[in-house]
Amino acid sequence: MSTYYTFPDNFKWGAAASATQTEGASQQDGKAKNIWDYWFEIEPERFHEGVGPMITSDFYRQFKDDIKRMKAVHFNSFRTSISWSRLLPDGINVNEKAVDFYNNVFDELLKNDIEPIINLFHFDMPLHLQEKGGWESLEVVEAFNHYAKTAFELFGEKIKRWTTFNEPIVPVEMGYLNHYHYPCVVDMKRAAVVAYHSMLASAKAIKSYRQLNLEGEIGIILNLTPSYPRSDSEEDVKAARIADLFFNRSFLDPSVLGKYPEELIELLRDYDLLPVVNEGDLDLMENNTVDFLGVNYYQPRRIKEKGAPIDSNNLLPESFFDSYIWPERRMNPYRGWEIYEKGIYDIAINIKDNYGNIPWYVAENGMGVEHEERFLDKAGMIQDDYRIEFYEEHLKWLHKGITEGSNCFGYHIWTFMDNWSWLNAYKNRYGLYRVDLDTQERSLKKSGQWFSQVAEHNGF
Ligand code: BGP
Repeated sequence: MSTYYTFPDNFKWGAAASATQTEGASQQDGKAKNIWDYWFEIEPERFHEGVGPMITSDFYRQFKDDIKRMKAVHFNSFRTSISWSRLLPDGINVNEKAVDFYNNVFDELLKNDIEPIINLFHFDMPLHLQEKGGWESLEVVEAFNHYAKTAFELFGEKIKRWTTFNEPIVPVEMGYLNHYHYPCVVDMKRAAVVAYHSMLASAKAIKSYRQLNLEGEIGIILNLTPSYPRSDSEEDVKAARIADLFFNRSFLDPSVLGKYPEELIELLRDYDLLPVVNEGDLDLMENNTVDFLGVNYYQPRRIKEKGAPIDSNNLLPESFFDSYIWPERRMNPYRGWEIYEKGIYDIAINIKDNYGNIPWYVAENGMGVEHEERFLDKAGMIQDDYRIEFYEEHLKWLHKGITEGSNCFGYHIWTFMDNWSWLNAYKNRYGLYRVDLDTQERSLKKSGQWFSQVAEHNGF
């Protein structure tokens, strides 16, 4: 007997994207450079096949047709971001062409009954603000607040769901811990400042939003990576808890509960990693928690105790725990990330039990595939049955979490059409639509047909 999985009424079905990854037009109509535009200029060889953020999926010009394509696969919602450096090229004054563009995109979505969920920061620090120290600088925190307020004032009548950040851990981890993203710093003390200031910036933006008395909600999007210990031993469990504190709870607790976990504060204090906390900061965070949460889920962390003593002179998160290869783990054979569907259920239950059952939605979940053209059939359609299975299995676990009372209101995949990614460019394809980079033509994949059915029938 087969089971039918039905989701709650008004469930949000759709996808996520971001400005830098889809818009292109990176130096057009008054947009200033962000760190990605700049970095590509100075070190193009770092980017997969030398493909940079100039054109990406050309959403800047093709958004009307793309929104029709969203409608064709029954999206009722879509999340993207505003480009900070497009809206406020000098950080202060509004670029009218950007205002027109975003108004046109939002109007088009609304006309098609697709709710826009709009995010403010998705890794795209304006270059001139990075030169002032990026998230290490309190001046940049203020500049973000100005940007947020400007966006709320301009678009607040149309947009009913905002988010302040997407995955604030990523600039911390990639930019300040492991030399992967610009500015390629490796320094745990500075990373802690970046993490703290992004939470401060988020709380300030939330406060500004509420002061405007607009009708709508504001949240944050976090990539949660459940941390599973290798064994029940005290040491492994502690190591997994520390990983959870660093990578999840550093953002989840202040955003939802309005305060940092004591254990995290103690740990940072013990290793002289505590950032400067100014008067009023903690009250600000306590009084400006989110209305809802977006959760990006790709893969968990497997953790074991640290095999060696902690070297206090050279601290990194890995100084406190080791990664562990779970013998039973299944890997995405086409990209190399672990696939562990139950993680989404564990997240659902954690939010229900420990975070006041706050309304939340899956803000990204997806399967990247290298060389996806190998799955093209004779008619030119990508036969991505692997992706359908990936979504179905995650949705089954999500459904179980909802049935057990978790307050989840939607499921957004990553992503709508193949898009450009940070350094990886078009290496890993994720879309429901394939994008041919030579022609910019879009074509529906088999998973697109599948998603359309699921969204139309609110289940499968
Ligand atoms: C998330 C980001 C997205 C997107 C996705 C896929 O962390 O929010 O911006 O890039 O990951 O990652 P990748 O493109 O590296 O495979």
